[in-house]
Amino acid sequence: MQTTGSKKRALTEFFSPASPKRARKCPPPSEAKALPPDHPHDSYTTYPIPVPHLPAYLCNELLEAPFAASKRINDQADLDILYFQPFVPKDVADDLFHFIRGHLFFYRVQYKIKRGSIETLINTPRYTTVFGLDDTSQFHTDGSILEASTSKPISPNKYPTCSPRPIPQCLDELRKITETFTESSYNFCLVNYYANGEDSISYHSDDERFLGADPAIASLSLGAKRDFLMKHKPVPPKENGSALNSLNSAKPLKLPLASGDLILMRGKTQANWLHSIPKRKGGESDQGRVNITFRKAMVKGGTENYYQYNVGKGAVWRWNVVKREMVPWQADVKTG
Ligand SMILES: O=C(O)CCC(=O)C(=O)O
Repeated sequence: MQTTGSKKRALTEFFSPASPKRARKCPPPSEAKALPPDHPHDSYTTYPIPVPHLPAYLCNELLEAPFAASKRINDQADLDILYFQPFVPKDVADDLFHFIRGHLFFYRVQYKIKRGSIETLINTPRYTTVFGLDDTSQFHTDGSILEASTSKPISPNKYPTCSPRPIPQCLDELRKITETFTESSYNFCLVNYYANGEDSISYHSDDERFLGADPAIASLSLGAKRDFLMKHKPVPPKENGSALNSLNSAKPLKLPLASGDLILMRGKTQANWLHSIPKRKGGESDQGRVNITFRKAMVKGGTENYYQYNVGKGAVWRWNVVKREMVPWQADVKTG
């Protein structure tokens, strides 16, 4: 592991033992109900419900990020990770967790895959939602979509399978600060909510062609601590010569991602490594976890892919503060 410096603070400050707990500037909005009725929000025709802005004190806390300098993990073949442990301090991360779980809308996506003649229905084992647009388009301030090259409205059938929606302010504040400290730019924000240790994401890599070569993907964890596992992709037998022994000896990695931690996967990582959040029992796994990834899709296929697999066609789910669980949104409206 190597350590890289922060742009904002002296390294000695980051490595002082146990940093003192900072005095809170105001009490935490432990649940969604804390916001006053005139609180500003984002509202677009493509949102099922408006999304409130982050409270000012949380925006101010974000200006203090990163809370720790990043460590660079690049001591194995094809691996290049920056690990901010944490990026935002735990008390701020926990408030962000409650805010995002309490105010975003989520989906439980189902889709079919076909292997040979056999079709299988996949139930995504977590709640997901997504915001953003690939680089060929841009949002007008009213949420309508313009061609990036001409600033004219897109053809109505440019995105036949989805209704892209702008990144709400509460996630955009996080996107901007993440861009600064990861030195990359992002036009998509994908959000996962793992309700408990039964929710998971299986081994995969984010190496779709629509992300371009060597994509940088930043991933912020909020809420329960969960293990993030990584392993090198299998090396095809024909390449499996002695010169490639270092690939076969690549060791799996386990990063115990805690509330406020941020990792950046970059360089050859996505092309060569797989990552997962496995199901877990015990620890904090019975509590919820929010994961936010920022990515940059280059072409329109990326937009359609992200909305298909993170929104789909099913019900909208929202956090219910009384039941303390996600409920289908229509039922939420009826039962208050
Ligand atoms: O929840 C996480 O930390 C990982 C999420 C992930 O791998 C993904 O969204 O592709």
